[in-house]
Amino acid sequence: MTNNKTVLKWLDEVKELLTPDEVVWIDGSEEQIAKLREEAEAQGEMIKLNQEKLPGCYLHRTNPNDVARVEDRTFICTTTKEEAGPTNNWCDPDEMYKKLYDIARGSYKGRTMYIIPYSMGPIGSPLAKIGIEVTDSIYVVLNMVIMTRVSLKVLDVLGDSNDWVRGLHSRCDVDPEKRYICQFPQDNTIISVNSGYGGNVLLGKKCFALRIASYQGWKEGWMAEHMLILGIENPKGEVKYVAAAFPSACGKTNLAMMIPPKYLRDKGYKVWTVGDDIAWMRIGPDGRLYAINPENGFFGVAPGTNEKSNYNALQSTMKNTIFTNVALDLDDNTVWWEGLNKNLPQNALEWKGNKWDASKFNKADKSTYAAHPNSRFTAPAENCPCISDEFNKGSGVPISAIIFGGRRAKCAPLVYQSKDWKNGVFIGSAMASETTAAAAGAVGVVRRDPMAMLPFCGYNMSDYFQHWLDMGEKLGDKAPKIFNVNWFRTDDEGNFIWPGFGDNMRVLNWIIDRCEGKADATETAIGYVPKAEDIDLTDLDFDIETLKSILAVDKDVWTAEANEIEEHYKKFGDKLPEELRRQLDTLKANLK
Ligand code: OXD
Ligand code: MN
Repeated sequence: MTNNKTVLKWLDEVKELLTPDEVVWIDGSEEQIAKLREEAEAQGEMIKLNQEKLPGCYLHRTNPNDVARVEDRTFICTTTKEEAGPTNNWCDPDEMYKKLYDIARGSYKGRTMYIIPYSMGPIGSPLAKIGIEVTDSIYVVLNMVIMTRVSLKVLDVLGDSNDWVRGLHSRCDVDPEKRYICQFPQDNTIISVNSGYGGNVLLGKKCFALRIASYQGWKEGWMAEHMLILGIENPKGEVKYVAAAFPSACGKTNLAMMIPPKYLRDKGYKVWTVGDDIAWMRIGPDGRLYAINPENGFFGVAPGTNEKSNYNALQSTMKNTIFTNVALDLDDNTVWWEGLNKNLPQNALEWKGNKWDASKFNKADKSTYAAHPNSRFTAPAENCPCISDEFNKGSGVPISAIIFGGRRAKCAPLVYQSKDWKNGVFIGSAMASETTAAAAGAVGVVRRDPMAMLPFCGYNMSDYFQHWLDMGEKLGDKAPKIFNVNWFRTDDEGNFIWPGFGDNMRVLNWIIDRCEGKADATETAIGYVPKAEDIDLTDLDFDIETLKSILAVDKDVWTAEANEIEEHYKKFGDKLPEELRRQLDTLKANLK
């Protein structure tokens, strides 16, 4: 398959360690995929769904002890603890390799070792990178084929180079006590054991495209971010691109695939999806920041996805999609999840495969749900009706604006612009969201998640912040403008004030206007806030006074916020860039 000595040597080593009965190279061909699907079905790994309604679609159930990413068992194994920083679990690499090899030794006995050569990003793109994952799971193979570009061609592109990421996955016994998701950024290596759940085992995604790639980006002068990428086309046919980072449960996939309100559609506005989760960004030949989506599919949360909340995501799941941990409607052999529609299936199996009793369904009690709250669809990006023409082009799209955001009931205004790049880095570093009933634990607790990268930064977050500041220096006046949005301000009864969803397009248009110097703004203590009349409310039942209320910056609330940011910064100790402390001091002074 390849003469690359580094690849051959590593494969020999893992083969000797794992002792598979058989070794199969994955070439990504239709023929091979069809065979593997059949095999998975025969083994009970996947259930073939109604092929008339959902052609090429399958259902998979994970072990009930294995349904989500496991942050407490995720490690960054750098030579020193300081390199991993205070926000990552760390272990000495030698110690961790030994522990993992002991767990994985002989674990492919009686199983097949699948070797998956894949590209993150269009094959051959200067912004793309190559990985090889070995796995003993057909489910992983079939998901990787959707989520990445799997092909033997990547081996040609790789040639003799050692610039590729090693990924070893072994399901072992799916023992949660021996489950580890480990990144060795200095060795370009990932090892994942005792899990079969997507985020832990599709090693191209969080492990490579964020944890390892963020480290590579730091060393090589580019950025790997937990961001969606969206193109906004105006009636003249000009498309501007934005990248946006939100913590989970803030509607990232919905924004990535949003449909503008009818009034704007009629005028000729369109939205194009480039990515829904990860952006790799590099400075291009013209000095601007260019982004690719390194993935090839969407690994989206199913519950809550419906015709109205995200039509384009739902359409994306209509063929060649793998559903994980959703309910199976036995009447027509299709899938169902909470929020898909109001017709609770009367003859269904819940996500664990037991008969589901719709009459016991209670919204407040997740144990009565048919689908697991973190059930997923793995859907090919090419299925998405609004996928961008640029998606498969390797040159990337020029980013005009970077948008941060979170769920804040009272604090952040609907939208504001940072004073400059450094101030934008400060805003990103303090990013926060209030917990919802969707997450475990108390509701309304503020969680800080800098740039939405807390679980995904493969090195010390203080170095990460400094890298952001350095990128700003390099970009100079070509740097994207940085904004913050908050769709989630509530009234005194806790109801959302802003309609959100497609109407967020009205805010995006202001953002683009600002980037082009076409819209005015009011300078406040926290940044530039729109003049209410500059947000287009045409055809929307929303009055300008209410808009003003959600654009307001309350000094008391923000003084408390500044104090909380100071607390948050204590986590990072002395390594936190001085510039960020200066930004905090300036904010405090502005609020006086
Ligand atoms: C995801 C996540 O699955 O961020 O994308 O958790
Ligand atoms: Mn994500």
